[in-house]
Amino acid sequence: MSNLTKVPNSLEQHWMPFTANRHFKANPRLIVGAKGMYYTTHRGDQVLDGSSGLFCVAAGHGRREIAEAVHEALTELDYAPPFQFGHPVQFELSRRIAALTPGDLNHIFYTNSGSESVDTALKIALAYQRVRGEGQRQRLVGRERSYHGVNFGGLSVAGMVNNKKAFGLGLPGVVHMRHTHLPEHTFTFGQPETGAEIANDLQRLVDLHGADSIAACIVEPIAGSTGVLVPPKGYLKRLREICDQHHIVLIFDEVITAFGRTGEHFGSDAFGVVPDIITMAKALTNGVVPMGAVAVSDRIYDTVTNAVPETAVELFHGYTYSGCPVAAVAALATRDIFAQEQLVERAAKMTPKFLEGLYAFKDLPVVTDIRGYGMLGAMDLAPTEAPGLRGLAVMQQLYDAGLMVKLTGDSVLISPPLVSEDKHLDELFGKLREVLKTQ
Ligand code: PXG
Repeated sequence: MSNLTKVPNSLEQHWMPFTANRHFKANPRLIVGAKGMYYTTHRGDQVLDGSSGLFCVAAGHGRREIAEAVHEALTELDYAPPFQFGHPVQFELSRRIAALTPGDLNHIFYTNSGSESVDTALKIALAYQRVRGEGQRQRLVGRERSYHGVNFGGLSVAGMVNNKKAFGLGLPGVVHMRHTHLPEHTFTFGQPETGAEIANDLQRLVDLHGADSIAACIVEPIAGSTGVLVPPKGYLKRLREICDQHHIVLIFDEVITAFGRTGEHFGSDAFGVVPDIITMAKALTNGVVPMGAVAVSDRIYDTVTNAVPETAVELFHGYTYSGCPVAAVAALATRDIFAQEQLVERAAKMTPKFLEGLYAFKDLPVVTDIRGYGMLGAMDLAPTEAPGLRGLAVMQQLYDAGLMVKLTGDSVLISPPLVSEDKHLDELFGKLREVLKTQ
């Protein structure tokens, strides 16, 4: 029996993240194996992965190509320092990612997570404004109901109250736009027709605080964690216009939407709007090794790097594991799988069936709203006596029935791997219905 399958003697010492620890430890859900579309639990049950892990396992579990690449790196180049030294795979991976990113976002900075990607992006935006002589631009604009990870920068610009309220005030000078989900959008299929004018909140913040105080504006093209809020038609384009007008750096947080989730490489492609910076993580390595990346425009990269003498460090930022060999080879192997198996095209082809299955739940009284775009969907369940209680119970019932999806509060988030076949989607929605119809 390997360490992965041995049931632990004690659960007490491990403080689990974003988990109701006491509830979990009374009735643990341990995963001991994963292959293709399924997990194996410590009880020996098979559980269908309806959420790509946490939106990351796009190419399915247990990919041999990634395992072999990681094994090779571990035996041939386990580590190389990333500051003032490099290794070849980082550069090749950057070339490959830059070939996919929209517009002139041709420069890739590595991190170890989505949270670090967000904080890196915010810091690059601030540094850029400073070197172009606008160092007084220190304000960051976020949005209600957004998730930008858990580090202090991302937490400050984010807008999900439970993630913020225990942790103080965050960065000074952060302001928020309203979220884009209007009551009239309930059960809207895909992008809402109304609501583009909510982007004018950014103009209002400019009018209130002065453009010369604002460094950057960060949004998820589709707000993921909060329950898949799809942008109204024209909304992102309007944000882009306002940013252009006032020299505000526009950051798209694509930690969930990058790498095919929308049926395009990036959410930016799906909605036809090119930001100045894109953050990514999750599907970058298929979830196998922690890695994040930040794609930066030529203009920002050139401005920052050319601002100092050739021998000087231009950006005092980076991580011990930025682009480390194991992560880089895992990401490269993942890119190969995406290309060979045309996973982005496959996601686009599968989207109609996925969305049809998702919106079919409109008939259940417990379902109060459905939203979806590409291979990403959510449905809200009517809460019971306290918010989140039904969500927790439904998650357990689904798990017992052999389906894992992500529950956030009383919202069910669904994002199956992009290698899903029709039969998997049928199984996913079948099991979901089995449980939801009893609610
Ligand atoms: N930005 C976005 C848009 C994300 O969705 C992060 C940043 C942070 O990534 P890291 O790698 O630091 O976790 C995320 C992460 C959920 C859920 O249940 C979502 C995320 C992570 C865990 C759970 O919706 N998104």
